[in-house]
This record gives sequence, structure tokens and C-alpha cells, in this order.
Amino acid sequence: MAILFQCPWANADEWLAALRAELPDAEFRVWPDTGDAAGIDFAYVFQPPAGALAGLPSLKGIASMGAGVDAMVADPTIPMDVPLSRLTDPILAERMSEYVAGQVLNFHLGLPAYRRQQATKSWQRLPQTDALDRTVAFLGLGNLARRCIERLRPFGFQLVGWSRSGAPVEGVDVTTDLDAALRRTEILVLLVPVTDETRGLMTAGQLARLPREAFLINVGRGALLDDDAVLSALDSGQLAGAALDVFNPEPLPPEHPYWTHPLVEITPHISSLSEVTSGARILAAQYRRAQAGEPMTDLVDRVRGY
Ligand code: OXD
Repeated sequence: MAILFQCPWANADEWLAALRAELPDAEFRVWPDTGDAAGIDFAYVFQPPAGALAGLPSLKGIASMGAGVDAMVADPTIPMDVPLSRLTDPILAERMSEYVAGQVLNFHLGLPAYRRQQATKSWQRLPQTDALDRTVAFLGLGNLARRCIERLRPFGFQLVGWSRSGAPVEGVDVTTDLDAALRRTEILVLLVPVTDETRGLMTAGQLARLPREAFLINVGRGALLDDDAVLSALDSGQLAGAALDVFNPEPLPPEHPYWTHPLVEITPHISSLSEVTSGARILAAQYRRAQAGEPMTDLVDRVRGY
């Protein structure tokens, strides 16, 4: 039997080599060259195109090479009874927390405004807010968000969190009421998975609930945003800035207005890149579990969507 490997990343060869080193006896087939489809019983993928895993009758498990699994959850050609795992690697959480803490501080300190002033050689002190008087809200309180919160807590920000379950998180005012969370939010961090409930979550109406001149940080998925609504909110001053790491589609097309908007900071989906060495170790363990007939870990609830 063989493992299907589908990876859109520039360092796909490095991942394949690391997985081969972890699983020296396994045969790997690199998508789209699946060969004999019946001979594939496991797949390593990252956000595969819809249908990429269709017609694999012996498939016993799928391990995502990243934390987000929305593409697989949305793909009706993947049989519901094939277990699907997400990559849960502490390194992902560390990387995400560094990125988010960096962007929160960037906006909190007004650094983008000073960069714009520098372009016109303008020497002007802008009003300052202390962290104690600043509310940062997280939509989504999974393990990545919780690590970001731990990193931010020592600064003293007022922390608000919105999640479906409302489960408590230390030092965070958790609510299941999205409107109430948004009304208090000065810096909004989106770290919620894309599901049928959250697709297009940030509509014009939701953005209007934020206090004026709020900041938006999207490290979840591009599909969480109504992009036209975000651009209008930036143009009207409702949003004072946006740091966007994820887009719909990716790569962000060259003609997209985000590229040139003066209040938008763009990074190319780098907020928590999977790390090859530890990632390959974790992924190989998932394969071994599936081969041994044991349950894989970090399984996705396909009905809930994450
Ligand atoms: C992921 C991602 O899903 O990087 O891990 O988006």
C-alpha cells in the first residue's frame, strides 16, 4: 500500500524527504500522480483541491499537514468515515502567538501611522493608549488563540474572547454573544475556523458594531471576511488598519485593492508555518497509528467542521 502526498508549499520536497526519512519502508506517491488508486491507503495533504482525494477506495486516514482543515471538510468527495486529523504542533502555536502579539503591539503602539508619517517626514506625536485601557478580542479560542492570549496577558490588555462553547479561559472575558464582544473590541483577532457558520462572518453589519477606528487582524482564513465590507470600513475610518495574513483566494491576486490600500498590512500566509522536522515526526506517528488500527489523534469533527 502507498501514501499519497499532496503539498502546495514551496518546500514540498523538504517535507517529502522528512516524511520518507521518518517512514523509510513506506511507498509515497506524489499527487496528482496517484498511480493505482486502490493501492493508496493514507494521505498527507494541505488544503487539497476539491476532488483530489476522490476515488481512493482503500483510504484509511488523512493527515493534514497544517492546522486548518476547511478545504477537506468542505469537500463532499472525501468519505465521511475516513478519519481526518489536523496538525497540532506546539511550534505552530508558538509561531502564531509571535505573529499575533507582534501585530497587536504594532497597532496598539500606532506604528503603521508613524510609518506613514515618516513617508512625509512628519514629526508628530499621536495620542497614546495604555494597554490597560485597550481591549483585544479573539474570535475563536482554540489552542492557537489560547497561546496568543498567554503571550499578550503580561502586557495587561483587556482580553475578550468569543467561542461557540463559551468555555472559560484564564484572564479572558469569554462570551458566546458575538455582538457584545464586537462592541467592546478595539483590536480584533480572527482565529476561528471557517465553517458554514463563520464563512463571511465579518460583514458590513458586524464591522459596524466595532468601536470606530478599530483594528483587524486576520490569521484565520480569508473566507471569514467580506472583503468589500472591510475595504469600505477602512475607507470610512470605521477600521483604522488591518493586518491580513490569509486571503480568499491565495495568492492574493495582483489587482486586489488590499495590495495598495494604505491602511492594510499584508503578509503571505506566514503567521504559523508548519515546521518540517517536528511536523514530519507528528505526521508519521499518525500514519503508524492508522496502520496499527489505532485511532489517530487530533481528529476533526467533520460534522462540526473543525
Ligand atoms: C494551517 C495554515 O492551516 O497555515 O496550518 O493555515
